[in-house]
Amino acid sequence: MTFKDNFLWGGATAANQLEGAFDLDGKGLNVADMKTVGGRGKSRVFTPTLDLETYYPSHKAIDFYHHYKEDIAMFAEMGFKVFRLSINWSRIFPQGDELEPNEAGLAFYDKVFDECLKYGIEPLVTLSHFEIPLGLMEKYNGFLSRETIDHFVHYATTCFERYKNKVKYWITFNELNFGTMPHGELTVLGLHPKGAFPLDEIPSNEQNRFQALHHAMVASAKAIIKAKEINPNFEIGCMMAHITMYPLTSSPEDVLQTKEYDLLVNKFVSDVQVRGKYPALIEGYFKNKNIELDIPEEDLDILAKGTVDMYTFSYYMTICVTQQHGAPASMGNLVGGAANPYLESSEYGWQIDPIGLEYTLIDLYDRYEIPLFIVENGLGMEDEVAADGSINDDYRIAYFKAHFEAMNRAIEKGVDLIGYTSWGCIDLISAGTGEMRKRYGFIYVDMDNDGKGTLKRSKKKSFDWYKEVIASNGQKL
Ligand code: P53
Repeated sequence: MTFKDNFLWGGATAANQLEGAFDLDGKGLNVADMKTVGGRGKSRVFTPTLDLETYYPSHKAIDFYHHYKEDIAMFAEMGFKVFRLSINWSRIFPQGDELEPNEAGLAFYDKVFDECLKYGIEPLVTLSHFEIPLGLMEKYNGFLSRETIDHFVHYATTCFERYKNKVKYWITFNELNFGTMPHGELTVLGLHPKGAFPLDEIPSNEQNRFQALHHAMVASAKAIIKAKEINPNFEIGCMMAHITMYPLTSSPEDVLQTKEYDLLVNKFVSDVQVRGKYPALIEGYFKNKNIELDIPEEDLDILAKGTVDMYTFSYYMTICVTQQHGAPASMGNLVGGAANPYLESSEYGWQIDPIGLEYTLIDLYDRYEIPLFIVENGLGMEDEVAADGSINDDYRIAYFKAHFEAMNRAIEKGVDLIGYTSWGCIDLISAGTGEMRKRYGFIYVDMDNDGKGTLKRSKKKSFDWYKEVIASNGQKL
């Protein structure tokens, strides 16, 4: 067994990291538009209002808004079967709570999808990729309010209706499981950061974070129920940032802690979205932490009905978990963890672990037995442009090769893997650092961390390599 004939090879992006045109054609501000540039060891800052002196990377990004034809043509040249992108929610509903959508926003995505379909590329569309309209944060404290459920469902339904004949593959929320971790409340749930607004009295504590997460899961399920009424052929996925974890040592304490942390971070949200109910052990977790959620009876029914068709996830690295204090740390932007002495790290401190991907595929398929789709994976590095203009990213080719071999082995063992979209198939803004310097693409974009550059696109060495991979359906690595 190996990659299926119709295996969906492609690349992935998100609107706020790609499009730019942050205030064109009626678009409102979203949460990502308020984040500054950070870097290694320097956090991005969320500013509640725009500071005119500050550079906000999403405002320009790589200007896909005006380059989409050229970019999609390059994806087609690589042979993409699928292109993952997100709809920028505040292009469609500028404040988030309007009744009527912004036609100019809808028309932009019509053009983008038509361009994809022209080349036989299936769009895979994320509805909320860290882009909650700022208006929903200001007025409702994001998903902490139940009202936001209906605003999301209205937005989702508008998109399903409009694009029902153009888009088959959908994801409701990107990496919703970040809601189980501190700092995830702003990015994925749209909660006010503490003190962001005057008279901000609502603390972003664990109780509120899990309440908001509950509302987001209900919103996702409600949207899926609507989607299936609109087009029963839609394929809809959850989306987890899968932070695969190992015990640092064989001490039973480390093994136990790893198990419990995995259930909370990697399994809880997808259990709800795949199986349609809260896992039993999360109730115990909430009880021990004195977290009491407000869950009306009707929500349980919605969660049970609005389950996903496929398990979609991102995979970049693995971390180790330990009870020991002072163990050397590994670094993921939102997720810490102990360093694994058997693994190398990227220059951004992300531990490279292809066998971890094989392990993850087996673990997930064993648990859920539904099709799996890797919708993000890749290596973020600073690339160098040689004097002749070439970019020899052999390190990236080596990373992909090892991960594709791991996918192949998992498929041989019986895992049903239906697709793969590499993250940032064209260089774009980093979500974690806001930098342009941290690059993932097969396509280089001439732009620096301050937004300066010609925006010219050029092929890296990995471009032709990936083209061969797709042409041989994963056999020529
Ligand atoms: P950047 C951390 C760990 C795993 C997934 O990340 C993550 C993050 C966020 O830093 O998020 C996804 O750009 C996310 C993308 C993001 C990509 O990983 O920090 O869905 O938006 O760009 C890579 O290197």
